[in-house]
Amino acid sequence: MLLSETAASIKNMEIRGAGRIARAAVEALADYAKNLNISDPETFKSEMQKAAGILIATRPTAVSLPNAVKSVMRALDSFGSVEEGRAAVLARAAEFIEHSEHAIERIAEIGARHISDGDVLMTHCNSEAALGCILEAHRQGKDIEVYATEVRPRGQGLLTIKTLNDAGIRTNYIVDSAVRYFINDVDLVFVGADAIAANGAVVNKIGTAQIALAAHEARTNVIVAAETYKFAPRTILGELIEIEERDPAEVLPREVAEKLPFVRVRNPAFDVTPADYIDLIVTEQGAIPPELAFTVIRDYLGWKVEELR
Ligand code: RUB
Repeated sequence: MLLSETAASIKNMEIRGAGRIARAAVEALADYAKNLNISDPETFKSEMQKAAGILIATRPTAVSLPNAVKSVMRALDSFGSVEEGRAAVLARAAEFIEHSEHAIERIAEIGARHISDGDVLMTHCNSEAALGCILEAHRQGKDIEVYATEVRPRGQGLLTIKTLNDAGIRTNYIVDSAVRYFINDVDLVFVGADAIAANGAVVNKIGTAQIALAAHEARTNVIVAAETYKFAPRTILGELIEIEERDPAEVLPREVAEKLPFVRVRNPAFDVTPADYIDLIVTEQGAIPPELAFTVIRDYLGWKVEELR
């Protein structure tokens, strides 16, 4: 796939979910480097930077995307010939993809330990990391049942229930607004993340914060499954994570909206769940309370505060 095609697929959500977005961007960057027919190292670097910028601009909230792209672009911090630069980009991209796939497996193993035989779980949206934990618990023979939300407006819940159904897991499919109605039947909420701030706040699909609020009220634990590259380094400096607001037509058909001139349709794709409403974040490095989010940024992402300024 050409870089512009990958960028378009991420933007229109054919490729979606923070982990998949990161891997697709890294693959596109590697592919671009492979085919870039340039002999001057500086021009090679600036073309690669432009490509990185195009990919990063596709979806603003999933921090996995800039984190992944930046980790590959570090290959060009210092290099000699174009061939050296190209080889370094390809090596780092392969390393990132391998790390990302391995992280999902580790998160599944660690997350499944927190699911007990007989548990009823609730999940929201379609998270590879969260579903990995649920599928692993089922694979281990634990008898589990899941409540999966519909996820207006894009309906990612359909992907989730297909996966759960294929695995033979008993699943209840509910509209987003039925969460509080069912929360007392649920033992554990398991969701993914698009970004995690230094203060442990989790950015995930719109509706997650409402679920966490209902869970908090019902004393139901909330676990977030997320690779360490979903942690947002710039939040150390107090920078906020941008929440993507998508096309209103995803919520209300344009022809209906046109007849309602006083109505403005709002369509934020994500929301922020404060750390207080999260019990545990499962990463490939282990499970941590949200209060330790800063240590993940410091210890595993290799970002230095000076670099961020
Ligand atoms: C997807 C979403 C997912 C996270 C984590 O939103 O909110 O919960 O991205 O997913 P969208 P994963 O459908 O708008 O991309 O664990 O697969 O990275």
